[in-house]
Amino acid sequence: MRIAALAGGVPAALAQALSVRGVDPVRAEAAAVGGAGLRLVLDGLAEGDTLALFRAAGAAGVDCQTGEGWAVLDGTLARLAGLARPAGSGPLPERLSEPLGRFLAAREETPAGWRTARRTILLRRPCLVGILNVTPDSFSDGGRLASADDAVRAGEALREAGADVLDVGGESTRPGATAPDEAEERRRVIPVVRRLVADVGVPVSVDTRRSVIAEEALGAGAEIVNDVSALGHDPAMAGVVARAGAGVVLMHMRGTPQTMDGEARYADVAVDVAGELAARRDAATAAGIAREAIVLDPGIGFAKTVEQSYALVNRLETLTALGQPVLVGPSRKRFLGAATGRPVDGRDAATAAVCVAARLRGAALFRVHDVRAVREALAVADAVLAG
Ligand code: PMM
Repeated sequence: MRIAALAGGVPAALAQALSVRGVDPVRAEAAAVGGAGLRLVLDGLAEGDTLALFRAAGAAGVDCQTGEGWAVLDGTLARLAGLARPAGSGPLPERLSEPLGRFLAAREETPAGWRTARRTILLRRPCLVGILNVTPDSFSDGGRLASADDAVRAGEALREAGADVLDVGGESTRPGATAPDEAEERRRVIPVVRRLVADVGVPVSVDTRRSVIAEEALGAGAEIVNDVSALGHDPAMAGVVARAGAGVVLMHMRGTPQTMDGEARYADVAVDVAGELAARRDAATAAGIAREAIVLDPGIGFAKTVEQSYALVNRLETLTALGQPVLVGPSRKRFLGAATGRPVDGRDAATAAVCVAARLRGAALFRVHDVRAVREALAVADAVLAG
């Protein structure tokens, strides 16, 4: 007898093991997909519902742990789907089967593209968002035209390196940084956006928390708003994004860049961040933003300790399960210095490494400085994933 363990997180491994043993390939594929394991944690359950869930799960062959107001379900997708069947045909009352069914369906329906104001960016291969910070420390010559010229040159270099999007930001959001006033942010960002749109030919995103800056940048040809406050800073932002039909990155943060370091307290960082991002996503869709326009981001380094940043990468599946494409922005950040001992300008290899890890965990978009190195690293990651 020979015994081999199949790769658990790789459905193709089970599909192949079955089909080479004579199982019809369609059935083998279905078994591999339905046989994939999933663990769900449910909070806020009403009294009595934990018992209903515990009984139904047991009958459905799903492992279930429960306590006051919570349950953890552990089963195959096929069995969890059985548990979520509509009331009447399924074992659970509607108030449990409906949200469970909605969660499982959203998880299966992650959009394959990112809808922006001007196009849909396909996400079959990794999408690289090149960073173009027009803050004084990056483009410090002071003269407006010189800054825009520098930015266009930098944008062209990012395009040649393989950037799919250029992300222009005029506000440093490093811990403790103070925000420029609106006039200064406008002066830094808008001419650069206009020139990049005209001269570089790569979709432009504007990294801002201010709705007036977003609106003017969209008017100047930008097509995506990257908001590190996930539309929470400026109440008018959601309306601006919705009316323009812009793409949007909803990044997780707590507090502001001035206060966030004191807010890195979580009971369970991935679960808490996912819950807070799901609420922001729901607020965005309620404001009229299409689900296909929304990308979620764990906000590495924003109200996160070094350990929490790594936990978010390793547990990224908790975020991808929300059914939106996930962007990570680890580039040159402090947590990479903690693992390598390298200063900010020596962290590009570490950035490529963590992008590979995030890709293997399901990230679709990568906001980075060194686009070429990350593009190559991700080509290798995708070759591994195809195996
Ligand atoms: N990080 C920074 C700025 N903007 N936007 C998103 N969506 N995600 C990030 O992680 C992120 C961001 C800060 O880094 P930088 O100063 O190197 O741009």
